[in-house]
Amino acid sequence: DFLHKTHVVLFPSAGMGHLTPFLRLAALLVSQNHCPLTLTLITTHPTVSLAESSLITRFLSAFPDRVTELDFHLLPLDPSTAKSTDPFFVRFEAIRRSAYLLTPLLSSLSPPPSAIIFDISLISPVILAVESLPFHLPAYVLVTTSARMLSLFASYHKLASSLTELTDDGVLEIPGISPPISKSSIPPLLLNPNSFFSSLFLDDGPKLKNLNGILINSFEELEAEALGALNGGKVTTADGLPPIFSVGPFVPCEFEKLQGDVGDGDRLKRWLDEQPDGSVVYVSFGSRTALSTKQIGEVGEGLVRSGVRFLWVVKEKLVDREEEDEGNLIKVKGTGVVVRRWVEQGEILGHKAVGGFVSHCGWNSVVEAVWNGVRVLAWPLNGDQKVNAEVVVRSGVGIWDKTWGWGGGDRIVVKGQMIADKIRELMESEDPRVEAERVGVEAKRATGAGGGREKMFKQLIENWKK
Ligand code: BUP
Repeated sequence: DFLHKTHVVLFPSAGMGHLTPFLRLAALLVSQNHCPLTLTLITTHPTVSLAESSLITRFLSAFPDRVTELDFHLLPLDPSTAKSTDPFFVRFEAIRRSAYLLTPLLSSLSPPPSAIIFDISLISPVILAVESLPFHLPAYVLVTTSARMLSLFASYHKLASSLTELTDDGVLEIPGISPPISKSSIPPLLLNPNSFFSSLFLDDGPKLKNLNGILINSFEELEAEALGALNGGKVTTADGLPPIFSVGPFVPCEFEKLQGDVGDGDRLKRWLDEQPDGSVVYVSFGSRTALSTKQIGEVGEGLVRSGVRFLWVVKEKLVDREEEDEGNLIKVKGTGVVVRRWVEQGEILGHKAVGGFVSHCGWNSVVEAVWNGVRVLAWPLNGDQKVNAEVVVRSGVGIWDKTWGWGGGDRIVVKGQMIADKIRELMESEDPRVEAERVGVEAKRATGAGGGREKMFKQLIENWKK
């Protein structure tokens, strides 16, 4: 009987934006009641950021009997030979180069695994490792971005050559994806044919069809068209895609709660408790995007000028935050609060005082905003974020001024006064407020009894049962 237990292996990649959705999926899988599951979580230590190792520790101690950690030792990668300088992308590359070492590890697992779910950034090498096993192991990826971005991932190898011919204001036609993706929204690294990301997309897009399925942190009512086009065979008509399982929205779980060391989390909550309903704008650019010092100055000016109450998470370093005096971590400034530490974003977005979110549109943040019915001012700075911002606008839950360019460098991209005007516009906007609330209700339906997620889990677990 032990040998027939359903055992799923999870293999996330680097960065909180990738790790968090994997651990949320893991928590959902162990708590579903279609069938008892055990999980193996593959980790690579040391993690790139402290935030990741702290989250892994909290997760493992929440499920001691159901989850086993498998520490995957990577081959050393000389950063000077890496194709990127971003520490998270260097780690992606190191995992990819070491992935063939997974074969012996996976074959020695007991009970034998029933399925592996791994990060979308690891497709070719992990498929190769799985295909080298002496037994059949169904392989799935978890997509940590939007279905819209997945459609670009799936089509890139076919469209890359036509991309260069597009004018700057051109659009990329992908069957079933409407409106089409603007060239200006395409991640800049995908427009550079020599980048790590271009080669990753070129290599891995055609391999999607070799998977048994694709799990995605999205849901029907947020991305009906893109999910329909992906599942209906419109995207990449020629070689098809495996079934797409929209198992989102993933939202913060109990294990993520920060304990002990952060009495000051309560300070934020007490401050929020004192603010009128819907009056506060929450500002955060995610765990891996640092604004330049000059741009941070403009954001501060914009927030003060807007006159809107604000809770602003400031980040000046790419990985984690600088060591600060305890006293400096939370500061009240005028009508707002400035925070220089990890916050429980889910709690904040769920607080009744919060009525708007200035977000870089990392996909987890978009999903968390929608779940909480909070409207979004999209300020995409990098990577997939403009494609996700297009989803924000298309679904009606937020606004976006496309003239604000990509972030980066030491430049001031947007002046304080413009930021102030947009924040006021967001907090006064009625349609996005109503729409965000409506999609939030749909999100609850998708995850409730008889909702989309339950159906998806049932199908997946049927496939995994021996
Ligand atoms: Br910062 C911060 N607290 O202080 P995204 C982030 N988060 O809970 P990213 C906190 O980290 P990628 C903080 O709720 C979300 O779940 C936040 O993921 C949480 O953006 C996650 O939004 C951040 O996808 O990752 O970090 O830029 O680039 O991979 O999208």
